[in-house]
Amino acid sequence: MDEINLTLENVESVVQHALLHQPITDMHTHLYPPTFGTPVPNRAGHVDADGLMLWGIDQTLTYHYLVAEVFRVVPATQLPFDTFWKMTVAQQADHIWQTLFIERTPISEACRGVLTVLERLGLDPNEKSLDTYRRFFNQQDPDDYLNRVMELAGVNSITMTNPVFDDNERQRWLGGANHPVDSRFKAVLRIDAILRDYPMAARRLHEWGYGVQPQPDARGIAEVQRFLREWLDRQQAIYMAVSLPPEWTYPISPAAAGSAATAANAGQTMLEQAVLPVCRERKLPLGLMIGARLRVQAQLREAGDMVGRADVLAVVNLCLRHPDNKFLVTMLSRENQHELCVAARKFGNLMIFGCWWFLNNPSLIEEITRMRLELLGTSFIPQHSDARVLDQLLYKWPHSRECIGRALADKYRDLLGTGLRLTQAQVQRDARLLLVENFQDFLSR
Ligand code: RAT
Ligand code: ZN
Repeated sequence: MDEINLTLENVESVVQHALLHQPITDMHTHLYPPTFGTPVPNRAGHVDADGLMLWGIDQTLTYHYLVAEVFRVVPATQLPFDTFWKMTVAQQADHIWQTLFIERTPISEACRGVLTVLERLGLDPNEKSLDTYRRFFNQQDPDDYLNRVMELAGVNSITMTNPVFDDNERQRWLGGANHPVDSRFKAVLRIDAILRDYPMAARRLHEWGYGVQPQPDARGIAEVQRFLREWLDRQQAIYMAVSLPPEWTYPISPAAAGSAATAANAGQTMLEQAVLPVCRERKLPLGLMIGARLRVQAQLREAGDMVGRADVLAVVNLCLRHPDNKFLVTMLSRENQHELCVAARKFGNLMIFGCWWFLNNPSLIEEITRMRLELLGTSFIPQHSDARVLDQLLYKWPHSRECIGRALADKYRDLLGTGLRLTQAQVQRDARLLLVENFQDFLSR
């Protein structure tokens, strides 16, 4: 077949085509296979109230991004938080649909996302009530629907987040929810409590039969290592991950005092003596998601988290002091993006990824991707979906693909301006690097 050369006229369409036809490895989501249970009634009417696989219109509309938005329009003085949380998921979804989609123009990215999902599924987004959508979802079988969504979204591998201190999830792993292994999913051992709240983690570990004390000692360190190895094996996890607050520093600040300092000290000891050695031994990256200030408005629950500017030097120090470890890093604050990008130029063991959470908006994805292309070429992971509800793959990826495509097309245009010849095959190679191989290669490095 003749090679297609890039021209100023065809560049946009060649790029969008290449991105669309490159199956994606989604390297961070909160999605689960059907074997982890689903609260959405399937064709047989079966419901697992605490099931982890979220999908369908009610779950899509009650996404925490939309919960935050509905409370701006109908504030808690009118609809108290408690009243909202006592409503059924279907009632909450009706309230959100009525308030944000019928009575207002659904212009925010989270609202637009719901409409994109409906459109991708061939549903008319102009319905006044949710009945038609509910009928559609009630007819789906979760397993078939999962395949359909993955195909429509162009995603062929979903990376889970598997918080090991979450009792519901833990019990499912222990009960064999992942047997047989669902080849569409990969696990990630999420260990926040070990680094953020060691006394709590130690209490739980002690209950589960590990010889740990509230303060790290040699035995405790060995036991935490044993715990990590056991869970990595159980989950066949492809990396370990943690979300850290904006205040997180490495090494810990000498100015820290009181109980915060004790917790930070224990966290640092566990990081250096348990987590990083096990990562090294298994050749696994540690994923750091930095900048989330949790429960600033606790009554909003998951919707109540906030962003804060973090310390990029902490990442630099980590990469410098632990050259044999690999770090996958994303930061939540827009203000951190440039500095983090420059840091990535210094360290082969640092892979930056994604436009996380409050950054997952078209204007910011485009801005950040352009900057990363200019500073890092194609050596970064431009996006992950962070989907919590399966259906969200149907909007988060198409919306991101458009932004990444626009940024890339402009860069190719600039290159064409120098007289460089470029082909469709080169664009496809870049798409593969950005959407799959930078991540896979970093894992296997
Ligand atoms: O993006 C989100 O949905 C957040 O609530 C968090 O889960 C975040 O992505 C995380 O992984 O900590
Ligand atoms: Zn996440």
